[in-house]
Formats: sequence, structure tokens, C-alpha cells
Amino acid sequence: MNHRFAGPILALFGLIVTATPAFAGIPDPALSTIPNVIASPNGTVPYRVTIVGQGGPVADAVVQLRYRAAAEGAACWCTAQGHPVIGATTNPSGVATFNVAGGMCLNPAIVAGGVVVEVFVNDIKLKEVGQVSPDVAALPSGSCEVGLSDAVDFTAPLATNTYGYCFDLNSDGAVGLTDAVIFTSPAATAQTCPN
Ligand SMILES: [Ca+2]
Ligand SMILES: [Ca+2]
Repeated sequence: MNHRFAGPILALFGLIVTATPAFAGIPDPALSTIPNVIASPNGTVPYRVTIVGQGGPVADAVVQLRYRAAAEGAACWCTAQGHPVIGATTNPSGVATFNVAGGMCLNPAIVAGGVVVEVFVNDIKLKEVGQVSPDVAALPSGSCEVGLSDAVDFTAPLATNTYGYCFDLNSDGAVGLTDAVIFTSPAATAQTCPN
């Protein structure tokens, strides 16, 4: 090899080698799991996303839920909950866990503009999702609460396994027992905001 080129070629080789792990860490929307956001008045119902790339789970990725203005305005928010951008970082399994303290069902088909939450991973938009919540019926006061009116709304869909966007709390495309289990705890304790 001509020694004049050895340096640049070695440098190029080094670039390729160091670039590989970075590529492996690029989130792939098709491999990642990003359900509808679930909000609850005291944030105790966790919302989890799993970010996966070609090389497997992506750790230490910054995941942001960015609410569009119309959706932010239609949601119920507890005082301590920052918005419209809510962030969390993925663990070694690629899982980021949020505890969104608020409420209201935000169906993109109904919310003005057709977009509710844009999910960004390391500042790259990965998906658009809606929001669900056990707090589906708004109180006239505007405060977030899981109470009798929410139970009334949930009872028929849960009892008859009838699909409705707002009642599919675990985003599996169906309404049934799993959603009832998620709904029961905040309903039984008449969950409200902690402040
Ligand atoms: Ca309510
Ligand atoms: Ca479901």
C-alpha cells in the first residue's frame, strides 16, 4: 500500500467502525412499541414505551411526548404536571416510563388538527399517538377526577367488551378485562390530583 494513503484509509475505517454502534442505536418505529399515552389524575397508572433499533433495545434515549396545542387545551392537567412536553429516558431494556398526571381521552380523529401527541426519541419524531385515561368524563370544575361519571361511561363498554377508542386503556385494539383492571384502581379510590 502507498503509505501516503494509509493514514486517510485507516481514518475512514475507524469512522465506519465507530459509526456501526450509532446505527444500531437508531430507533426503528416498526420494532418499537408506542401505545396511546395513558394519563391518570395522580399519575399512578404508568405509561411505558419500548424503543428498539436494528441492534436491539435502545438505552439512554430521551423520549419526549410533545402535545399539540389543541390536545394540550383539551386535556386535564394536574398542577404539578409539566406540559406540553413530557420527557423520560429509556433504561437498558429500551423502556421509558412516564407517570402522566392528568386526564381526558384525546382521540386524534376528533381533536382539531388530527394530531394529539408526537413522540420524539432523541429529537427524531417516531410516532403520533392519542391519549386515553380512566378520567374520561370532565368535571365542570375542570379538575381531574375518576368518579361516578367516568364509571358510568366505562361500565357498558367493559361489561359488553364493546370497542371504543377511549375505553381501550392498554391499546391492544380491544376493550375487555385488562382495561377493566386498569380502570378499577383509580375508580375505586376516586382518584384526584395530589394537589
Ligand atoms: Ca372524571
Ligand atoms: Ca384493551
